[in-house]
Amino acid sequence: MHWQCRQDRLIIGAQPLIMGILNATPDSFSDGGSYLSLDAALARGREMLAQGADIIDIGGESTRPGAEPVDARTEMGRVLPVIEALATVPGARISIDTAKAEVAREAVRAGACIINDVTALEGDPQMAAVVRETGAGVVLMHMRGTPRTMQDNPQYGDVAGEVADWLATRLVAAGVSGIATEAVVLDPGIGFGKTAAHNIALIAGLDRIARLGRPVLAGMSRKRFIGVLSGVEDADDRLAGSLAALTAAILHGASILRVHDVAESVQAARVAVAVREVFREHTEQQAEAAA
Ligand code: HH2
Repeated sequence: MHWQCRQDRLIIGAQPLIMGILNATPDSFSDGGSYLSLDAALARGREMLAQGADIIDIGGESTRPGAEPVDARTEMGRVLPVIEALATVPGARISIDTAKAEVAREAVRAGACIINDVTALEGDPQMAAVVRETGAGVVLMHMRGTPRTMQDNPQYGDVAGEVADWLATRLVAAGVSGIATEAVVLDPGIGFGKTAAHNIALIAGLDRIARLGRPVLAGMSRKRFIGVLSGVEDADDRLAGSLAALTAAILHGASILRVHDVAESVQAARVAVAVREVFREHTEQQAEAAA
């Protein structure tokens, strides 16, 4: 399988891709305020690439629960200089984390090849056209409600089934808009309108999304459910829990992991993949023996 992102064809093989998070925001839940200056953001981007990041995901608007929206001008003022600068670094592959079509279009012009839209093309009526016309890769993410309201008592019956069904309809809608299937990646939206129990059920049920035939992206890094499960209050202290979630997600079918801690995640991913591959071999051998 591959993920077509403009001219770039990303091979989705045994090793998952690591997407490093770079938030040029004052208020993101974990790294907010750390990379507001261009120099600091560029240095962090270079560092994550050196640590093995396959993609750098740049955001200029926080989506943490209760976050205030920002206008397109403000968002572009934050992200475009960083994208332009990072795009000149050899091997840099850039994703823009935005729900605004205007920001996405300018970000691609500045050097991004992936549009990470947490509204799955439902937020801005122009977004599908931007994805189609630029040929960018696109992440379609599930969210219930908006960042302001999403954590107000979310309810599901079978969360993994409902999220997979919804993503299936968004995949079809993208195709109807003229977006190539090969350009699409699906994301359950861990933490977006979900309780800790919902997030765990989603991680354990990722294979149900993977069965839709497109790569699955999972973003769990330092999120609140890890704090709920572990009792660790400070988001910056949640690395160990994040690596446990990453390992589980890989074992259940995730191909792309969105993370703050690139070096540690690359290491954990290698170990998780090694175990998964041997497990698959054993399962196949058992099935052959039984046949
Ligand atoms: N999570 C966040 C932001 N964007 N995009 C995708 N596709 N999947 C995710 O799980 C996801 C995302 C939230 O994390 P972060 O960017 O670290 O914080 P903030 O939204 O506060 O900037």
